[in-house]
Amino acid sequence: MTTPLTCLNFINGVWVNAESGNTLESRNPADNRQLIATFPSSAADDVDTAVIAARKAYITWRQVPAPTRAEYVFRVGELLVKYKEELAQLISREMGKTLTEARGDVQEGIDCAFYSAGEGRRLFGQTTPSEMPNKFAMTVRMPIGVCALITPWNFPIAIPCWKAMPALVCGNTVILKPAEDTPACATKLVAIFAEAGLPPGVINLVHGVGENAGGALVEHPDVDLVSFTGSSETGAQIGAICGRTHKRVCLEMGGKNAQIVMEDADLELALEGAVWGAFGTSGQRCTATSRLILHRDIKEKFTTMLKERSSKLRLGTGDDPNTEICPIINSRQLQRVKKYLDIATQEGATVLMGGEIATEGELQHGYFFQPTILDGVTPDMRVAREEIFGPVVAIIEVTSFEEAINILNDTKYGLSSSIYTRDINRAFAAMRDIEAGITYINGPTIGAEVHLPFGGVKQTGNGHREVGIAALDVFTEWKTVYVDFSGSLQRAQIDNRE
Ligand code: UN1
Repeated sequence: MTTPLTCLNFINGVWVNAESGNTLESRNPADNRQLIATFPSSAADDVDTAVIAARKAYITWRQVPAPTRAEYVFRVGELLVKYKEELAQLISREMGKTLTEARGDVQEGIDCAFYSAGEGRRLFGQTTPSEMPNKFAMTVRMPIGVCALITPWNFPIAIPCWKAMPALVCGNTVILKPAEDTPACATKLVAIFAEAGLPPGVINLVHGVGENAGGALVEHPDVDLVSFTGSSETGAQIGAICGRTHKRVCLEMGGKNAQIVMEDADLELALEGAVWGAFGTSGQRCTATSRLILHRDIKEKFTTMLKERSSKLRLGTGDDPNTEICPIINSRQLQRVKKYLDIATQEGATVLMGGEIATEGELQHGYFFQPTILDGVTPDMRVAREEIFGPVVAIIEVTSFEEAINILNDTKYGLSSSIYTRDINRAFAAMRDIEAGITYINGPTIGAEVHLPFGGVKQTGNGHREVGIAALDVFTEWKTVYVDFSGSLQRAQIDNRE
């Protein structure tokens, strides 16, 4: 057992308690007897101090040349490489995911650092001819200002990096409000940013619960942008407040991602994809496969294969190399997953495998749920429509490609999607017709890479994308600049026309 950490807020380059002195606890979801950390329960006054610091730092940070800003982020990437194993161990203890997955979480942050750092020497705008003689026209990217980043617990390193790194390279200052389930990961990450030498106030950390710390940030009149990843319910509230207070807002919310398996698919490959997509991180990814849409001709065979393979999955703590199914993040989420199982059976679905909270031996001390396969699910059932965020996959049978696409699209969400087929024509039709921000051909619904845009259509998002080049459109405004060097007034649309 390791000694619990004392996490603090980081405001204006200084580690501080909440003004109130109130603290909260973070515990290991694989064994709730283990206290991982205590952390400040911040409120509006703490948020206010952080916003003042971020606003002040913005005045000078925006003037630091972008390649220099990017060098700080590059240095963060180097430090993440150095601390990768230590961070992975911490993620695994605090959030529960397996060490292998935790290393992937840190690696995604490293990838993002090096990718974002490169943008410091690009941040391209356009130059274009003016319609007037002796006049020059161009566009430049401008930072937005103070950005509030509200991040979830399921990727406690990768997602804060996705948001903070492009924000900083673009010349903004940031305030991170991490999920209350993973404060120690966020603290270590911000300590790494500090070690990279970022000036005081450029990155700030305010811990606390969503309603207090998060709510105060979103309401704060001197915050210019809110970037949020989390539930659709919270996202809708944040969107409404940002609408009222005129903030730019980037939302990444729920998903009900599906994998289609057609009758001509490589079934072994589709099986590996389904198991990884549905049960990796115990289904606690925005991109997790929560629906399997199976063609009738292979449905029985594939379901048998899936059951056979999934029944061998081992539940356990993240640091055990044999573990494949990690715990659910907390007791509330565990009860929520269980509730969906009750709903499924009430609605007439069949529990083919799993369906229960796992309590054998040491598992009783954590929040484990058995990998679960629901059969006989119809598209109208709640388990086919609502995000569960646990190791639960619903099987829906279809009789044609068209039906498969229609059912995949029959959801209010649209983050990730997948189809397994050997038919190139169907693959291209799927790429065209699937309504989702991400489509995989012959790959699972999880596995996004940081140099490509990440995000969803319909109620998954609000039109923005994270990472890749698209992140620059979140964290900058365009400015169009005209330089008239004719020495006389030239009236556009008028003087160069008959
Ligand atoms: C998330 O669950 O919000 O594609 C992010 C993936 C990961 C990112 C998931 N690279 O599953």
